[in-house]
Amino acid sequence: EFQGIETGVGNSKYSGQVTIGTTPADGSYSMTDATRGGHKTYDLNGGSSGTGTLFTDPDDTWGDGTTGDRQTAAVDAAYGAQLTWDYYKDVHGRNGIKNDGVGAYSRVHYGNAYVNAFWSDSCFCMTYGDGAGNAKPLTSIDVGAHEMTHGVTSNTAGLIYSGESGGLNEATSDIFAAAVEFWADNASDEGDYLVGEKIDIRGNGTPLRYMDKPSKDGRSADAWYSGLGSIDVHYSSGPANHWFYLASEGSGTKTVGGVDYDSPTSDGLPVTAIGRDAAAKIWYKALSTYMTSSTNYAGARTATLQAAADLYGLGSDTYINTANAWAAINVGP
Ligand code: ASN
Ligand code: ZN
Repeated sequence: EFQGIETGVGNSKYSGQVTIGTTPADGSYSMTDATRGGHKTYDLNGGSSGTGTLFTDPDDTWGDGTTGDRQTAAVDAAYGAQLTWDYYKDVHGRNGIKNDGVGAYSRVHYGNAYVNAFWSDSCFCMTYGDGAGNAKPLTSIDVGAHEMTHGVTSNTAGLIYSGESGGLNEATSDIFAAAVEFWADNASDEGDYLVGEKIDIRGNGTPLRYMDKPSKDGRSADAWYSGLGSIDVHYSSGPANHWFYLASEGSGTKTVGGVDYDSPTSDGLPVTAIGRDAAAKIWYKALSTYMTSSTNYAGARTATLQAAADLYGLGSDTYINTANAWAAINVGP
């Protein structure tokens, strides 16, 4: 064991029993992950500002897997943050949100019956509501990875959160939410191309968003059109989410991890998959190397093709299929 670093046992709501990074303090333990930049998890206890109280526990066993224990949401939030940290480090070589090894922090139990979660650049922190009615706490792996990725986007391309760049910002969070969820390989929350499926935000079992065919939510766009930059960023993300699905899995029907998908193309031409790992590698390199704050959909296409050329070669099968996935969402020459 490293000096001053512990690994606690957490009973999460969504991901079963997990280990979380904790730190001994005054005969107790705090939810401080020294192995991941000192990331801390705080209890806002219904508040909406400040940090509230750092979670501590005498025996380093946290939560009971139900919302009745207020540590449970903290376990899920801490686990999501540590998975996202590890994903960026292991897959993309990125050392934290700013690539400087410094952790952010998480706050749970925000406000009263708050049905959302968010990233803030000003606190450099993630915040989670408890949900309300049928909507469960917003602390699943994909929601955590989505919010933490907003921090990564702010510290790379800096995509402005409105217009087409705003849709690309949102899509970046959904893309890495899916990538982290698959990479985590957690038996209680397996990877999928659905966003927030564990939350049951509408009380009818549907996820917040679908990446194979974004319009299944009744609002999101499947493909680029000239008015795309005028709709809410959580709906203008649709075409780029669709690009990620098509690039990862190809067009048409497919079952992945027990979930059925059916992904159409706007040009009617089939798309051959490059695989999820390649699609994520390409998007990350595009985001961190070629996109800027004002990148639009056409610019994102160019950025990913530059990334695909760097990683897999100009004119490679991966490069061509990357371009075909853009054509399938109505972006291209
Ligand atoms: N949960 C939302 C998101 O991260 C909060 C927002 O609308 N910005 O996109
Ligand atoms: Zn978002």
